[in-house]
Amino acid sequence: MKVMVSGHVELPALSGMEWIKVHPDRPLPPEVQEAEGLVLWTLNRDFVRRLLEAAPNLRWIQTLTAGVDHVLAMNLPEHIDLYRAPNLHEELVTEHTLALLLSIARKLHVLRDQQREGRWFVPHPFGSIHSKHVLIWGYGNIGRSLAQVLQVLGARVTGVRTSAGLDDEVPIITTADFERVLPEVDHLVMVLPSTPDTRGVLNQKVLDLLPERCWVVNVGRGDAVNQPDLLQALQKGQIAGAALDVMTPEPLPADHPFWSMENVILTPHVASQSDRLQTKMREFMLENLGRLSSGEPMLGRIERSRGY
Ligand code: OXD
Repeated sequence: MKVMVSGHVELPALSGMEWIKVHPDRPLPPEVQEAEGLVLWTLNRDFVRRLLEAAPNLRWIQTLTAGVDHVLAMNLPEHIDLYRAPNLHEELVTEHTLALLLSIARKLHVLRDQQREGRWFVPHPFGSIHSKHVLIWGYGNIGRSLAQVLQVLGARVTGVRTSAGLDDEVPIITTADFERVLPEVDHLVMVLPSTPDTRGVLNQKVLDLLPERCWVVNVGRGDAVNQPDLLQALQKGQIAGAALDVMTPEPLPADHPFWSMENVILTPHVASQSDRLQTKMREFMLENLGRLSSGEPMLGRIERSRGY
């Protein structure tokens, strides 16, 4: 079987599989016409569209990104099976989110700015993750993995998802109870996918319910935030700050006010980047393609109606 492999994914030789390397900046090789599978590691929609147009025999797409909105946006015919990569991103996004939360508590962003100016100054007050109430909005595998680490550090964690209950002792609420909990929250961590239901859900109404000490952290999708509303809340001092790995658009324009705000930490959509990623991608693909070769169901089948 011929399989297109995008970007920097390195897969070992596998019997019965022929890899066709495809790259957004290079012409597509003619063999893509016969490709039946596609392994994707990119969020570049134009490139994905080009690949799909060039490969009429495609039967399945495996995306290795955490979000799958760029694939769903293509409205592919039903006969093309779509798969995501469960367990690939949890550990990595957890570490990045923790880094953001620790930066907020220990003011690393402020101290780094001071270091550049050669300035010795103690910017009180410092914080801690211990005893803070962290609300994880979009409580899936990444949320669960983050909650475990935060609990070890002594945080109180609540999750928000579509069904309420207890998940490994973490209380889970639905958006029906959300408004009641928001005024108690120290950190609102967003790990939401991009679906029609999540677009712009962090808006003025939600921001109005957050206490002044609250930080918003977004490692999900930028379009879940109504960015003008967030900017206004930050400028008015209505909330303490925002740490954003995702935003709209990406890259954020150079003249956007976020860049120069002391209470905003920006990272350029890197929550999943790691020196472990390549190994993890390889291990995952070997498992999933092994399943494909032996006729077992592949892991991570995407439910189109759910949006992930
Ligand atoms: C994502 C990723 O989907 O970086 O955001 O994997």
